[in-house]
Order: sequence, then structure tokens, then C-alpha cells
Amino acid sequence: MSQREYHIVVLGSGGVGKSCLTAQFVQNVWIESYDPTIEDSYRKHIDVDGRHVILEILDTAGTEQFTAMRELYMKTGQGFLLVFSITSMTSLYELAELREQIRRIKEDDNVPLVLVGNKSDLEEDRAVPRPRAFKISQDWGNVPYYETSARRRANVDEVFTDLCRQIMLKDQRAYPPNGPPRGIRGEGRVPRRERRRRHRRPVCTIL
Ligand SMILES: Nc1nc2c(ncn2[C@@H]2O[C@H](COP(=O)(O)OP(=O)(O)OP(=O)(O)O)[C@@H](O)[C@H]2O)c(=O)[nH]1
Ligand SMILES: [Mg+2]
Repeated sequence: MSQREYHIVVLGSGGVGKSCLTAQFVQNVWIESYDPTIEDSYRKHIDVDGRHVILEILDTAGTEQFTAMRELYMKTGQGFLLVFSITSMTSLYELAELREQIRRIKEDDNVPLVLVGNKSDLEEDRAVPRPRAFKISQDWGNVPYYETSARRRANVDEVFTDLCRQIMLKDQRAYPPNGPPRGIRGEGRVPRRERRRRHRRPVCTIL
């Protein structure tokens, strides 16, 4: 079985839950306390569409004073999780600048991205209406939008797998010369299940 290594970068403002999402994905643990990150990296082996993949995950600093390395990791990253908290509109708006920076540095309009609205368990504190975030994800070229809860471990595997699949679709070597297996080809950046949902109602979230 062929083995690939892909570099994923987790980006977003301070306190939105980047480290908690990463810890849930990599180690299946929930972290209640808040300890601002400088920079941490993790490795995780997963299987996606029958391919064995090693993900190298960089959990970045949301706090401005630690962002000096940003340009470097944007160059080396192959896919980006853009994380905001559904309890903070500002945290969503701040992602626009990060996305622009990624596009500029990579000189590519189709960098694998996933927009992640975290803290979905805090519905009573919601400040970002789901359609608002979904509209932004569409304006960004149909970037998949998920709402997650690191606390409840909801949609955590899904966001990493979606991003990994996007990277694999870009990596010609990941699939055989006649393309990815049935059901994956042509799916582009939006999973089929999600597209069907979009036809039914104007939101795009898997809960
Ligand atoms: N209720 C709830 N709280 C969360 C969730 N995810 C993270 N938190 C809490 O939010 C706080 C910040 O989480 P972190 O994962 O450290 O945030 P971060 O984005 O890594 O922050 P920086 O490292 O400073 O950029 C912690 O107290 C977490 O327990 C979630 O899904 N639901
Ligand atoms: Mg952190």
C-alpha cells in the first residue's frame, strides 16, 4: 500500500479551539484549560479512500505576537483548516485576511481549505448565524463548511479527512492514473452528502 505524507496547518484567532480540535483528532482527548499556543506539531496516520496517509499537523498561534512564522508555514502547508468560533463574529472576519495571505503566498486560488465553525455545543452563545458562515464559504469558491465541537468531538475527524482528501485530489500521485475511485472523482471540494443538503436548504453543515 502506498504511503503519503501531507502537511496540514490549523489557523484562526486566539481561543477559537484550534489546539482542542487538534488534540481531539490526534489523541482523542478534551482539554478544558486554555494555554495559548506558540507552535506545536503532531503526526497522525490515517486511511483515506483506501490510501494510507501520514498527516503532519501544525497547530499555530492565534495570538498576534506569535505569528512571525506564518509566511513559512503557509509556504510548506498543503492544506489549511480555517477555524473560527461560532460565538465570535470577529473570529470569522479575521479568517478573510489569513485566506488572502495563503492565496498570495502560495500563488494559487485553489489551495485545499476547510472553513470550520467550532464550539457548536455553545448554541446559546451563537454570534455567527450558520447561513452567514456558509455564504462566506461559497464566496471563497465553495470551500466546505463544517460546524464542529471539540468538546463533544463532533465533526472532528470529518474536517481533517475532508482536507486530506482535497490534498490527495491535488496530488496526482495519490490516485491511479485513471483517477480516484468511483464516488470520489468529480466531487471537487464538497462532499456529495453535503451537496445534497445544499439543494434541500441554504445551509451546509453536518451535525
Ligand atoms: N465549549 C467549547 N469550548 C471549547 C471548544 N473548543 C475549545 N474550547 C475552549 O476554548 C478555549 C481555547 O481553546 P484552544 O484550543 O486552546 O484555542 P486555540 O485556538 O488553540 O488558541 P491559541 O492557541 O491561543 O491560538 C479552551 O478553554 C477550550 O477548552 C468547543 O468546541 N466547545
Ligand atoms: Mg492553541
